[in-house]
Amino acid sequence: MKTSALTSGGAKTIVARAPKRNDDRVILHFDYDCFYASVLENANPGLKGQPLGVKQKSILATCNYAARAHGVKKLMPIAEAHKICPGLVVLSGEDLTPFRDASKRLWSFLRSHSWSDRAERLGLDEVFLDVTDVIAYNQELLNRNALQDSFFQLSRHDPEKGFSFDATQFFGCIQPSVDPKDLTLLLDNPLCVRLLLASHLAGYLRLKLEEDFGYTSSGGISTNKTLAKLAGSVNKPQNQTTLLTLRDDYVQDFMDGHKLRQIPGIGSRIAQLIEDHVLSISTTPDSRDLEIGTKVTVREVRQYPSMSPDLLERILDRPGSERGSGEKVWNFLHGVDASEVKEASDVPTQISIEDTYMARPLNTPNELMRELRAIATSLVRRMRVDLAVADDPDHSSPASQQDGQPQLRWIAYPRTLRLSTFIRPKPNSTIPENLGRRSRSQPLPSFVLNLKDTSIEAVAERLASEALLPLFRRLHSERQGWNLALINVCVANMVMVARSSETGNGGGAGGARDIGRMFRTQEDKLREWTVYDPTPIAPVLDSTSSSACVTDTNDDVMDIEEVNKEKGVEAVEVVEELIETSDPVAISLDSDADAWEEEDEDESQRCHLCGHIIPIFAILAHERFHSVDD
Ligand code: DGT
Ligand code: MG
Repeated sequence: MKTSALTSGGAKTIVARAPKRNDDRVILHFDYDCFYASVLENANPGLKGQPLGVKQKSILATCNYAARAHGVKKLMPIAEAHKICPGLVVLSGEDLTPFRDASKRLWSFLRSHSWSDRAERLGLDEVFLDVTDVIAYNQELLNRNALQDSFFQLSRHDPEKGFSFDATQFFGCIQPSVDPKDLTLLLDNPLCVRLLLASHLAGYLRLKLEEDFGYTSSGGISTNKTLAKLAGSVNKPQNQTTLLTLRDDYVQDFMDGHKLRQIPGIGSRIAQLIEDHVLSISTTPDSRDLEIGTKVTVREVRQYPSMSPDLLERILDRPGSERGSGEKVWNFLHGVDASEVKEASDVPTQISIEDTYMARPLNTPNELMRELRAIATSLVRRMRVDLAVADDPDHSSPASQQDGQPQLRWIAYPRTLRLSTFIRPKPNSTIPENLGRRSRSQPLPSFVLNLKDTSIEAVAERLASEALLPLFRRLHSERQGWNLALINVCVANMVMVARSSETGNGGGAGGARDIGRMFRTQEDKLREWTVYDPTPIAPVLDSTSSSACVTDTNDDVMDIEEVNKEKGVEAVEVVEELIETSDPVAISLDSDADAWEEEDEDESQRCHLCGHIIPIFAILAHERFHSVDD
């Protein structure tokens, strides 16, 4: 570890050197404003301007800004929201299909503006774009003598495709705020010019999202994902912020002002361990401490005596923890993040469907079968939408049709099926909540991939009775009375199917043959695991009653992953094996490549203010709600 000696008041303090940031990339971050509410407003334009809440079970998943002006907040119980705002229109948000579809459309549009095709979705309503090459190209084109009349080229091949802009100023807000007089000087700095160009590109794209699709958004512009995302949350809604990484102290001051837990990539467990160390206290893992990660700022952690990557490593050293965690956290604290914006992919790496039963726990075999069937039906339907395409897109050949429907073929298929359950916590239970979650995996039965002469319902029925029920029995030996709060079924470990023309098989069934062969050999190779997930997706408890709301985490996970994740079940297997051998509350720090995946996939955290367990993708916005209230 590199260190340097500082002298303060005659005493020498050894401080670890700050890591070096790489500012070569240009990253944009978009977060759509009150996303679910905007989707429903766009579908019902008559609602625009009226206070609108989106209901999932007994709470509001979100609400529009007209409702927020009345004091209505995300995750508020419906009854309370009506009390505060009697004119509130409440629409159901239980069906996530319109949100997924809108998310895909917006992402496809944004994606088309990254020449490197690096466009990564985080949840349904956030997107990272790597636009390094677009910006470099436009930097070359900039005419220093006519900056006010600049033209941003969106295509290398069509010089007319683009937009006019004034390159003497930034679009939107900048951080830190710089005196306009100094800006002229700063514009001699190539990095500043890149960020300025990026601010105009982000502004243009946000305008297009609004004008062409009807969605306002907040934007962050910087040189890595962490900084872009944090910058984007500075001015919300309907605004954007460029974080000028021109000097290290600009970046450090920006980072230092954040609470530890606000830093993406630092999960609640890690935040808790560091915070405990810095405050010399000891809190119980998974205790209902609502303040985790918010009692210390980045500055306080950084300036703690002898703080260094090594000390962080020692603080985070717990059974099952990743080696190198100390250095990663140290980097995050300094705004250093080398993780790439993932290359866009049309195939999800995981599809997951779940439902919660908080108001009335699931306890009898009949109820169980009904639920397994329903979840299996949604899953099979989703697989056919997301992983299959029409074999003959023109439907011209009769052989490519079935009852007038186009014959489908898989473009990718999952290898693993996983069932997870969550037992409803007993009142005043001292058992950590995450131990209530159990999972078991097995190879996906091959009949699920039969697209010929098999209805979704028939496949779902077999899936429920021949695979999910036996998996369930292995998790819960009791015949009934399981007191279940959640069932989640997930397929993962995607394998891309080469087209027959690519494999040389000839004929449209090539992919299907590949799958058949694969399944004949794989069942021996894969094995089962029973795991206690250290970062469970717990049902969100309604704080005022025993009823529940669905966290749409898993459905969102599916969409996040359909865009972002290429690793598939290899990753799932590794994670599960790791979990099996580790402490149930073992920490896991996101690796560079996985830093954002982790958040999407499984990690939830308890809101430090209200105690709800929130999917990570939603936590910042959720916390913003509380701060609005402040
Ligand atoms: P914003 O970004 O503050 O203007 O508001 P939203 O609504 O876009 O909130 P955001 O970005 O945190 O989350 C995107 C969508 O995800 C949101 O429209 C509804 C859903 N969502 C967020 N948090 C939760 C949650 O805790 N529970 C449920 N069920 N859905 C959530
Ligand atoms: Mg949002």
